[in-house]
Amino acid sequence: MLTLINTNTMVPPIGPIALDYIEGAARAAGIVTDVVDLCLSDDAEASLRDYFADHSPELVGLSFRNVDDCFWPSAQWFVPELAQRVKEIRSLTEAPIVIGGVGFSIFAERIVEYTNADFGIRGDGEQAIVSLINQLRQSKDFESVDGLIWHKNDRIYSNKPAWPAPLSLPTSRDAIDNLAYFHKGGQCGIETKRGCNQRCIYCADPLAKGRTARLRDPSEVADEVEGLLSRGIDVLHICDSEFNIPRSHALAVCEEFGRRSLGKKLRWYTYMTVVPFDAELARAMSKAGCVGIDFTGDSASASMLKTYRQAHLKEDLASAVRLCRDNGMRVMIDLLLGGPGETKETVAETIDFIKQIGPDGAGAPLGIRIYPGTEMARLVEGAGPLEKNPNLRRKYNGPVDFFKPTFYISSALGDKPAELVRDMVAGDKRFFEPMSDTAAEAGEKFVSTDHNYNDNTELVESIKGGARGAYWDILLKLRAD
Ligand code: B12
Repeated sequence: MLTLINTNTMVPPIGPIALDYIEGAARAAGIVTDVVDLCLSDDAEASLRDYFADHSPELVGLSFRNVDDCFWPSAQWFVPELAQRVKEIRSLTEAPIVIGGVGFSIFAERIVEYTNADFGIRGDGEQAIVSLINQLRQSKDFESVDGLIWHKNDRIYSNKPAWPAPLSLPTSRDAIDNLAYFHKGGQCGIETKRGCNQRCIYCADPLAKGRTARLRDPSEVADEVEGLLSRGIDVLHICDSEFNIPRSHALAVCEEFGRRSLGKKLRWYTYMTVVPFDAELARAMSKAGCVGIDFTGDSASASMLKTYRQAHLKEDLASAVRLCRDNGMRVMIDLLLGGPGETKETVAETIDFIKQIGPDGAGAPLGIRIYPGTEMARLVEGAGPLEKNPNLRRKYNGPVDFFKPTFYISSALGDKPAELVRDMVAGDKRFFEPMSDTAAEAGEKFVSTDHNYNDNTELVESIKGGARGAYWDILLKLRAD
C-alpha cells in the first residue's frame, strides 16, 4: 500500500491536487492507496498516530508544496517543520519515506539531505511513484526512476527530473475531499499543462516543472471540469504557470469549454503573461467562463522589464487591462518592486502608470525571493561577496543561503523602501502594498494591506461567509465593501 500525506496546513486551505493526480495514477497501476490529509485534520499528530496504528504501508509519500511563503517581510520557512514531520512518521512506521511537490522540486537534494528522507522525486509524481514502487518491490534499480533523489553509500544521487511529455492525467479527482476544499478554500485547482518556456530571471517554475510546456488534451481537461462541476464545484483556478503560453493551447482549451457550454456553469481565474493576449483570446476566455486574470506585469519601466526579461512593454499592460474590461473579466496586475537596478524613479513610473491604466487590483510587494539555479541568483552571486551585498534581506543568521528565504530589494530605494512605496501608492485601495520595512515592525500578525495568503484570517472568514474566487479578487471586493 502507498500512503500519501498532505503536509500543507496553511490557511485558507488549498487542495493538494497533486495527490489527486498521483493517487489516480497509482490506482490505475493497480497499487492500493490511501490519503491522509493533515490540512483537513484538527490534530495532525493524532491523525498520524491513529492512522499508522493500524496501517503498514510499503511506501509513505509526503507532498511538500511551499518551502517558504515567498513573502517579505514575513519570510516564513517551512523546511524545519517538514523535517519534524519526517521524524514523527519514522517513529510510527518502518516504511520508506519519499517527498515530492513543487516547492520540494526547487530544492530537492537539499531537502532530502535536511530531512533525511529516504527518497525525493523532483518533477511530476504520477509515473515516478509507480516506478519507485516497482523498484522497491523488485530489483531496486533506483537509477531507472526518473526524478528520483536517493541515497547510496552515504551519498545522495539525483536522477534527471521527471517531466514526462505529452502530459495525460487522471480525471477522476476523488482521492482528496475537493468539496471540503471548495467550501473552506473558496476555489479548486486544475491544470491544462505543465512547464514554462519563459525566461523571467527570478522564476523557479522551470526548475520544478521544466522549460517546455507539456500540454494536456483539452478534452481531458474538460472531462475533469465536468466531474468537478457534477459535485457542485463551480469556481476553479487554472494552476498553469501561465495559461496563455502557448496561446494556441489556451485557445484550444477555451474552445473545448465553449463546445461543452462549460462557460455558463463555471467561473475560473488564472495567471497569464501580458503577451500574447488579444481580442480573440480574451473573447474565447470570457466565453469559456474566465472571470479574472492575474497578469505577471512586474513593472512598467522599460529598463526593469528588460532586466526581468519580460517580453511585454508598458503599452501591453494598458492593452491587457482594456481587453479584460471589454470582455467582462476582472484584472489584477502583479508587480515585482525592488529588483536589480530599481530606483525611486522606476518605482514611481510603474505606480503612476498602473494608476493611470486602472486595473481592478495591483500587487505591489517589495522583495524578490532569490532561488538558486535562476538567472537572478547568478546575477547576485556575480556581484561580489553575498554577506556584503546591500540589496539582500533575510531573517536568518549565519551565511547567506538561498535555500532559506532570501530576498532582493534594491538598495537604491533607501532605508525605508516600503514607506517609499506606500507614499507613492498614496492610499489607492486598488494596490496591495508592502506592510513594513522590517520584519519586527510587521510582527507575525497579518496586516491586510498586502496579499500574503499565508494564514490570512480575513480571507478565511470571508470564504466561510460564502466568498468564492481568486484571493486577490475576494480581498479587493472586501475592500470595496
Ligand atoms: C496556482 C498556484 C497558487 C494558487 C492556488 C490555487 C488553487 N486552487 O490551487 C494560489 C494563488 C492560491 C496560490 C497561493 C500560494 N502560493 Co502558489 N502557486 C500556484 C502554482 C502556479 C501552481 C500550483 C499547483 O497547484 N500546481 C499543480 C500541481 C498538480 O503540481 P504540484 O503541486 O507541483 O505537484 C506535482 C509535483 O510537484 C509532484 N508532487 C507533488 N506532491 C507530491 C508528493 C509525492 C509523494 C510525490 C512523489 C510527488 C509529488 O507531483 C505532482 C503531480 O505531478 C505554483 C507554481 C507552479 N507552476 O507550480 C505556485 C507556487 C506553488 N506557489 C507558491 C507560493 C509561495 C504560494 C503562497 C505561499 C504565496 C503566499 N504567500 O500567499 C500561497 C500558498 C497557499 C497555500 N495555502 O498553500 C510558490 C512556492 C515556492 C516556494 N518557495 O515554496 C510557487 C512554486 C510559485 C513560485 N514560483 O514562487 N498559489
